Amino acid sequence: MENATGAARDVRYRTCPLCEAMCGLELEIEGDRVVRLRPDDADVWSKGYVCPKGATIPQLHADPDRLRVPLIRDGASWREATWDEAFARCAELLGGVLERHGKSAVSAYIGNPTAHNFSLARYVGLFMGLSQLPVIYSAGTVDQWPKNVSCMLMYGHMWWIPTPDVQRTQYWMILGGNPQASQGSLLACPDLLGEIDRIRARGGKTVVVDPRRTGTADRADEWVPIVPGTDAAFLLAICNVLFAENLVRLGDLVDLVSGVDEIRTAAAAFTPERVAETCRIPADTIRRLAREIAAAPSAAVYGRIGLCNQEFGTLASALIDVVNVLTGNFDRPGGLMFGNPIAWSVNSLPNPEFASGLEFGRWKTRVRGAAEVLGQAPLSCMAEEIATPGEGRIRALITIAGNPVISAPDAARLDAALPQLECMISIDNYLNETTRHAHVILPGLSPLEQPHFDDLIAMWAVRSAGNYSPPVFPPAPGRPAEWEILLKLGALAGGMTLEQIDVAAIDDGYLAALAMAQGIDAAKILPLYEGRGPERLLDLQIRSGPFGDRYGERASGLTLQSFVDAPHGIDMGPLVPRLRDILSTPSGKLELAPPYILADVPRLRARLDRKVAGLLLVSRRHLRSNNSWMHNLEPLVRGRDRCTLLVHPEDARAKALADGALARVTSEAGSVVVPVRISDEMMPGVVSLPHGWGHDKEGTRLGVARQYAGVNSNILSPGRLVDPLSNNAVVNGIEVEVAPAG
Ligand SMILES: Nc1nc2c(c(=O)[nH]1)N[C@H]1C(S)=C(S)[C@@H](COP(=O)(O)OP(=O)(O)OC[C@H]3O[C@@H](n4cnc5c(=O)[nH]c(N)nc54)[C@H](O)[C@@H]3O)O[C@H]1N2
Ligand SMILES: Nc1nc2c(c(=O)[nH]1)N[C@H]1C(S)=C(S)[C@@H](COP(=O)(O)OP(=O)(O)OC[C@H]3O[C@@H](n4cnc5c(=O)[nH]c(N)nc54)[C@H](O)[C@@H]3O)O[C@H]1N2
Ligand code: SF4
Ligand SMILES: [Mo]
Repeated sequence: MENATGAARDVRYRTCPLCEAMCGLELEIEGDRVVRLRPDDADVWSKGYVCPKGATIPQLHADPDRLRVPLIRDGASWREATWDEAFARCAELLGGVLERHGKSAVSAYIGNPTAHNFSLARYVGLFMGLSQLPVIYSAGTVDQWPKNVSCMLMYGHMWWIPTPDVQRTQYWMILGGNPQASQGSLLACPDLLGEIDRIRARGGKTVVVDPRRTGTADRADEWVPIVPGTDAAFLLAICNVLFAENLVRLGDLVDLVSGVDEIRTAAAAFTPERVAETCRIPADTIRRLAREIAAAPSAAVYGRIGLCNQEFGTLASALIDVVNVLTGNFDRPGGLMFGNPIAWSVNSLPNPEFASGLEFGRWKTRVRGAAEVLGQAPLSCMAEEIATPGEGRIRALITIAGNPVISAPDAARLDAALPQLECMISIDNYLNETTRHAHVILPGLSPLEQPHFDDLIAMWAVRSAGNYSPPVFPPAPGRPAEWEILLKLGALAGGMTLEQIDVAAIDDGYLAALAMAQGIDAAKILPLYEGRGPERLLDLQIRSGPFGDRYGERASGLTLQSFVDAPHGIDMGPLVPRLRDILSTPSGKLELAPPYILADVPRLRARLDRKVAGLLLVSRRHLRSNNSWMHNLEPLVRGRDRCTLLVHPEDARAKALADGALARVTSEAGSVVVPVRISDEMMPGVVSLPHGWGHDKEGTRLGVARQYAGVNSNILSPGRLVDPLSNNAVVNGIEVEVAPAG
């Protein structure tokens, strides 16, 4: 194709890496520019669906504030550096801390985009292996750690997280998730609002249980408001009804499930009448919903971030699965099912750490004494571990695609702690609220400069589909991909010198180890590959996966080349029952009632008697956001102010709050001033703020975001509040005072 000026136009297809929906995009490029972006109607998975966020990938690529060269701090200013200079500075800083304070003074923080990034997702494990850092923090403990814990204890694997089979279900109950904004989470399926319509069209029903009447609730058949943090009580009451009315049906799983009686006993005290006031859901409604789930030809009860980032995160996350199991809606079409990825993810491999048994609390944090859970301490410990003097104090921090100054609880405290580090290195594409504290920033490539193929997310995708995207534009000469940056930093943190790091040898060793784990002889496959890095790893993942050619053993099996030849992706069909492959608990059974989780029931019972004094704050997301980091793209932020406090009209009246006027919101952790929006989409007694804002910090390079700064809701999140079973932060259901602000 040619345009008027004669420049060649070219059409490329690629998967949007920004969220779990994995939409196929069609890009028209001219030279080094994207001149048009459209949904790829022929994409086998997304079939022409995209959202406004994916449509801004060209702007993200072109954003002048996006970093393209390393930055080295020079006192109060920054200088652009070559990659050699930047790595030398990292070696100097890290080496210094290791020498002065030892390994226990070095830590890392792993942020959310790691899961969506071709290089980072496949190499973050190698970083951990090479560095052997004693404690690593992650966004996991402000996200899905409760679900990791419940899956580990119930199925024996923390990353096999069952997902609702929405394309075939007749009844979908959503608790604490808003796919209208998020596009699905621990649930990969494009166009979820469309799925709600399709469920209705085939005679089914969707129910949303949420303190806010979200865009998803508006599209669904029923909205059930619930008091934040009380879902576990609601779910136990559902169980109570199932037992009381003899509606429990284990179906094909009857021989595989253990713990039914324990659940019956635990649920006995949680009658609908007993929990009704606490949850503020009428007993009749709870009873009816339980009967509906049991009577539906198929049903999928699903919980997400609202159920994890709360006081009873693990108990609620486990009970979601329990209700599905008890009603025969587990591991069968239309219920909760396990994904079946074409390319296995490193996360799906058995964790060698737990080879000799599972134990929590193997170590405790230095300052607070929080016991480790699945290798993680609460993210809110990071600030105190940096700021508190003594042996083992964190002196060096490596942040990987994370912005904890915005996303972590007690945000102001972390912001104040980071400048005390002797060494902070950030692998990040922006000079933002967190990385402004770094000594060195190492930028990754733009989404258009690197390949893509999701593997982790495919573990909870509703079909076995995959799509490979080659880079659209070549990266500038000499720019390393993030896998190489991770490898070098991991080795440096592990005590090697730059001269000792042999990238090729380490990468070959990594591939060989992963091949061996699949029973494949590394010596046989290494010579097949010319380049290094994640692409050959992807070929291994596909070829040794469930549909792969096993390097020639299965003639019609898939290889990476199959995907290169299929630019719209390959779909191997809907999910199939997999529980028997996945179950790896010590008992060999699906553990419905792990004692570790059930031990939390008395705490929940005590919650039934607790009166709430103030208003309860919950978080929300918006379709045009991506946690904290896409507010620098004008098309996503312009228009009506989105960082507002949603307040129900009754509460607004009681607190003398006016629509559009400023209010001061105060919790035990801090206070912010934010415009009020009065709306009956909130249930009375609950207010909502979006997370991911607060871009008014000095010293960032975010020209657009700064103009739409908003406030950081995590200034209000008390770092001491965690779900004790998982170490996950409680950022939903925080007691706040709200008053008019001058
Ligand atoms: N109050 C409240 N707090 C929350 C939540 C909530 O609901 N309410 N949600 C929590 C959840 S679920 C999450 S996941 C966390 C998110 O917490 P984080 O992961 O800490 O935060 P993000 O905002 O996702 O920041 C991502 C960072 O990665 C950078 N980045 C983006 N793309 C790339 C890339 O390709 N490579 C590299 N190297 N860097 C990149 C961005 O510039 C940014 O600095 O926030 C949590 N915090
Ligand atoms: N556009 C966009 N998409 C995103 C993101 C983004 O920032 N923007 N972030 C991505 C990330 S990292 C994640 S983890 C996912 C999250 O995906 P979702 O879980 O769908 O996240 P939210 O849209 O925040 O929806 C959470 C809902 O939980 C409700 N809630 C809060 N507390 C409670 C409670 O105690 N009980 C119940 N029942 N409900 C409660 C809130 O009112 C809100 O409606 O989204 C991902 N997708
Ligand atoms: S829903 Fe939007 S952000 Fe998510 S993959 Fe699709 S286009 Fe990208
Ligand atoms: Mo998340």
